[in-house]
Parts: sequence; structure tokens; C-alpha cells
Amino acid sequence: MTALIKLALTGVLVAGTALAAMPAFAADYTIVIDKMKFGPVPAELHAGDTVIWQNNDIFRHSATARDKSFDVDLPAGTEVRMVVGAVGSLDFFCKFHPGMTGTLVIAP
Ligand SMILES: [Cu+2]
Repeated sequence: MTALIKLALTGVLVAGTALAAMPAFAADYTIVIDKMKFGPVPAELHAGDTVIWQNNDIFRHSATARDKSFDVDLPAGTEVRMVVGAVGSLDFFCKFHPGMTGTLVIAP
């Protein structure tokens, strides 16, 4: 009986530790690509948040980081989820249309 209670307590502690290690408010943000342009990027982006690249165009695009930390292929009409990890300022562009550019600013 005592051993069971101990086990249960250990389980609670482990779960608590895992929760504490996770970002408090991980959120999803959609960046819409339409008419050969990246739409507005989220103003407040934190490591652990998810960016959903949504390509509403009839053209294939990509979201490619200048520093090569990500390279998301986006065929027409698709969306791809990407969890942001690195903190900092990340310039990105479309491989197929280099005039399409944007910047993700990721806070801790
Ligand atoms: Cu493109």
C-alpha cells in the first residue's frame, strides 16, 4: 500500500516537471500565402509555437530560411505545420519566387 502511494506521488512529480519544461502558452499562428505574397507574420512568436504555412495560391511556393534552418515545400492549396525552435530573427523567402520574402522574430 505504501509503495503504491509512493509510486503515485513520483508519477505526479514527473508529470509536473514535464509541464514546467514546456512553454506556458504554446500557440498556433497561420501565415497565409496568397497572390504571390506572404501574409502578415505573427507579431509575437515564441520558441515552441507552431507556424502553419497555408498556401492559398494556385502556384507552388516554399518557405525557406536564409540560414537553411527550415525549408518547407508548399504545393498549391496545401498547408504545413512547423514548430519554431530557434530564438532569433529568421529571414525567409520562396525558392521559386525570390521576391517573396518575410522575417520571423522568435522570442524565448
Ligand atoms: Cu513562391
